[in-house]
Amino acid sequence: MQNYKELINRKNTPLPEENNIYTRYKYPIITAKHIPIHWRFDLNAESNPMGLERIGVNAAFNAGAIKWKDKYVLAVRIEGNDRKSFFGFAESPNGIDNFTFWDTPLLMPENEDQDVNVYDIRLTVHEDGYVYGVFCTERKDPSAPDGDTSSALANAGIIRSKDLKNWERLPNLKTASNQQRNVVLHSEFINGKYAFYTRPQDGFIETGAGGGIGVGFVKNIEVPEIEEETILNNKEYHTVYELKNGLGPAPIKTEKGWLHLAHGVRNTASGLRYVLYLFITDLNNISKITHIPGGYFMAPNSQEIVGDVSNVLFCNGWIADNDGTVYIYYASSDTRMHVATTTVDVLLDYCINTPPDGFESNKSVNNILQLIEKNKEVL
Ligand code: M1P
Repeated sequence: MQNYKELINRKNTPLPEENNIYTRYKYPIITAKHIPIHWRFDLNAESNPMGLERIGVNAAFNAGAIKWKDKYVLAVRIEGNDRKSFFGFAESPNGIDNFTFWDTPLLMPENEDQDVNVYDIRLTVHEDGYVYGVFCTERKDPSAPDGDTSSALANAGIIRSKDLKNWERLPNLKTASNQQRNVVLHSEFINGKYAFYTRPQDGFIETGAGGGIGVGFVKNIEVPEIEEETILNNKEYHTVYELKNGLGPAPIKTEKGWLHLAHGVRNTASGLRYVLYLFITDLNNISKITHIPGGYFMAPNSQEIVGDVSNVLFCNGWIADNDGTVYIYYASSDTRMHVATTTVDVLLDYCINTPPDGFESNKSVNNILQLIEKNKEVL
């Protein structure tokens, strides 16, 4: 318990990057070891005389985020040793350390489509007055042939609350696609409708002919059905989102457009590589990208690259404070949570002034040549 207290109270310190775009921090903010001791150990010396851990936790990652009553609150994906994921809320007074879990994990209210596994929740404060949690709900594919014990169906589950404690479950989102992950609710009504960002795909792992970040509209959130999805950011050859992509948290509204953070995936000889990238959509047309810098915004560094699923950065939560500070809550390698801080102004400048992907080596070289030329004015 002493060790646990020291871990929770450990101060985090900034590690500025040479790119001046964001600041990483020395320690992960939440790990499996941050899960409360009384969730894992039977503390009664009579029933557990040897002090053994009874319920092991494997990882704590992919957290949704919200500023709530002046606290930085994360809805963390906690994965038990039994592989089942669930959500636990943890709060911090300053957003960078001292994250402490609330008393109990969330017992997910269920509907008729029973969940086997739930993960990767995105929290959205909607202008209708509710906080929504949109998460992935997964179950075994009923059409999988005998002997196939892996094929699964993934869809978007929806819960809502006004106090983050009492959650109401709504029906799962219906779309034309068989599989959905990385579904996110937009914070404002668009023409009187709820807007969802989606990621339609053909199979559980492979996006197939599907894929790309889509957008679709729902008339009645209590009967959530999207009739038509438009892809606003497709996967594309020889980019960081060549194989697939997915939106991270709900976008931040800025005076220059909606600021988005997403993950892009490509295949390598050592497996899939997940990196984070940014883009801006038009304030008056959320389906239209106005700026998309080439390449990644963040990729796993030497500490982050190894974990349960190596070479992965994933982010489904960020918080923009009133003073313009942005807290990016990202997970590394499906294992642990980190924070990086920056500002809305820096992110907008990054998106607007980083050259877009030219899709050819020579176009990349031309960007460098133009910069060298421009720098002659000051060098
Ligand atoms: O293992 C990396 C990530 O894989 C999935 O993301 P996506 O659907 O974009 O491929 C999710 O299972 C995610 O939780 C995980 O971090």
